[in-house]
Amino acid sequence: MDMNNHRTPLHRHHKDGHHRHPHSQSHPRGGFDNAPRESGTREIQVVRRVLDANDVIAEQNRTLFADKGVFVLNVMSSPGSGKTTTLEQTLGEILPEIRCAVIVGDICTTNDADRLSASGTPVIQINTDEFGGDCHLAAHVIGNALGGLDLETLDLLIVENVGNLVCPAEFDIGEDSRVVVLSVTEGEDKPLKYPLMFRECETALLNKIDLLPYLDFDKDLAVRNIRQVHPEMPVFEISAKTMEGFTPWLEWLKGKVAAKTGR
Ligand SMILES: Nc1nc2c(ncn2[C@@H]2O[C@H](COP(=O)(O)OP(=O)(O)O)[C@@H](O)[C@H]2O)c(=O)[nH]1
Ligand SMILES: [Mg+2]
Ligand SMILES: [Zn+2]
Repeated sequence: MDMNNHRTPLHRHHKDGHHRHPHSQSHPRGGFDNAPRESGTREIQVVRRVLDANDVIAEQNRTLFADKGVFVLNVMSSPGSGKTTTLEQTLGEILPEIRCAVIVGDICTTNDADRLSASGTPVIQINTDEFGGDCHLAAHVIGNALGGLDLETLDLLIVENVGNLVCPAEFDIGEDSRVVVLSVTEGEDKPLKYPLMFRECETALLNKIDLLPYLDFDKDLAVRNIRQVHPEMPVFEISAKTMEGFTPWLEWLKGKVAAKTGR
């Protein structure tokens, strides 16, 4: 793959170089190791340094979260899969027993923060257009946002990442666990097309199952495709609209929080 492909106008959001990140060869999380490395060597070295810096800050975040006993969940998906709706419903079920806060990343608007703060949860909205319109949250952006939260009083910090199945998976933010939301309107093939995302996440939520009667979506094929890239990945089939299937998901989440916080 030619790194020059990444300099198309479609990638103008990375125009200042600072936000450029690898989408292929230099990725540290694996999955592209067989790609040719001959072309664009200099650029590859530059993006490596950006990622190394990210990993350093991610480790600082992780140490802080460990000190404070906060479980951190990074929620990722393509736009519109239902991250915010799932989180609204999840917060409604786990508050106030589990003390939560949310950091939500979007390129523009505070719509999701407005929706999520209706639960009474502290919510910090990050608009990445201030940082060049990044299509992911990097570790330093999370680190900077933490100043607005009292971690001592939290059990669970949820990060709703920018809607995108590609590069959010490449950036460690210091989280404990990653969840990908795939909705039944997106097609069964998406785990195969975006394998890194499904490989990097610990759990998948298959959302909008209330719509299955109206679609040709083959749920079993979707689950098989998920497990083709991530064998034995837990997949919770849910509807954030009707809350069907929420109990196993909530039990999973509560178990994770309890294991980290001892509460
Ligand atoms: N039918 C149905 N619609 C849903 C479900 N979850 C979310 N939606 C709708 O999908 C759209 C996008 O949801 P949102 O939570 O904003 O997705 P996000 O972009 O991933 O945060 C909204 O119109 C939601 O009402 C679901 O389980 N079933
Ligand atoms: Mg959202
Ligand atoms: Zn990005």
